Amino acid sequence: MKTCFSEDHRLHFPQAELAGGQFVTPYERPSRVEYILARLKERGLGEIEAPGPVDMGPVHQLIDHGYLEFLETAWDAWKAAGMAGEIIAAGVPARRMRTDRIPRYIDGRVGYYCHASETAITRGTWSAALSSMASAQSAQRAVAGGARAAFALCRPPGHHATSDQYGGYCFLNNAAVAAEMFRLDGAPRIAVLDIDFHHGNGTQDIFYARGDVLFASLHGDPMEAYPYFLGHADERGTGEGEGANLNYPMQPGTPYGPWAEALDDAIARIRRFGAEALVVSLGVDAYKDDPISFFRLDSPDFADAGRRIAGLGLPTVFCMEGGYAIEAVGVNTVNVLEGFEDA
Ligand code: FKS
Ligand code: ZN
Repeated sequence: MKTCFSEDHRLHFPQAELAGGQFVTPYERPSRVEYILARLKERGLGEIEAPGPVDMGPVHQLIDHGYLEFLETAWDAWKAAGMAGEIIAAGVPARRMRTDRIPRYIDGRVGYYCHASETAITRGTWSAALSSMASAQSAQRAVAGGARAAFALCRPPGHHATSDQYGGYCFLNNAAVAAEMFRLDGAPRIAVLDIDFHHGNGTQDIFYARGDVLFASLHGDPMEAYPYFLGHADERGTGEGEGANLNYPMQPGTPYGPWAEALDDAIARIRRFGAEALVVSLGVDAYKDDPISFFRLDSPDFADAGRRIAGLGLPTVFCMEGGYAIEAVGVNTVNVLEGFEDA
């Protein structure tokens, strides 16, 4: 299958991530992509193509305009205010504070549009986020145009980004926009399957009240894992979207057996829903040696997961999300794609 990938991801490389009360080199770093590219080439998976320019039309359908403007201008405003370092959110609107007034001062605006302070914004973050979105869009177009599947090698990732907040290394929700593009093309029902270790809170939030996009996520129980404040099993959607949101939170130490059972259940639900296309939020941080996650999947398990997903027989766009065991991230990612193709 074809891979859509932009070198512009490199424009986003913060020096700092707030982790355990210290600033560390971000886990979500440019070299992750090098391992994935190397493995794609080694296995000869298919063409690797640079995407065309981003199409802001479908992005504006889903994402708040004030938020997009904030992302575009935040760095200049931060520098103009005399801030010395990268953009890190300090205060955010917590319980019983107001969210109906958006602060004018950049430090306040940053807090307003952020939900997790580990994630820094730098000079090139907006351009990189757009290039990541462009890859997702170009993969969607390939599949809408008749390809069985395409891989968007997105970086930065997207599934934690909501319609108006960034966090968890994510700025623009690539998978959500790809799903929306299938809808705009006229498909009545779409599914988003999120197999990243972390709950896709952004994607869930964007589609929570919609009955036309089924969201299913396998992830670390939010009682124990980021994003902590969303991702419980009783979140089933609301209004028209009632029943179209499926969460499979799992405990620390979960091995492939129960994880694959959850995957099969999600797949069965997607089939029953009658989805006409599938977007997979493809994170490989469920891997046993991932430094920030706690499942126990091994490399061959990812190929098996890819085979099971292929069983749906749906046109499929894979959007890269997380995976931080840097040496294994290429093998694990490509295993999912090869498992899918071999099925
Ligand atoms: C380490 C704790 C890190 C944030 C975790 C973010 C996970 C991001 C991801 C994505 F796919 F978006 F990249 N907490 N000290 O893997 O879900
Ligand atoms: Zn993750």
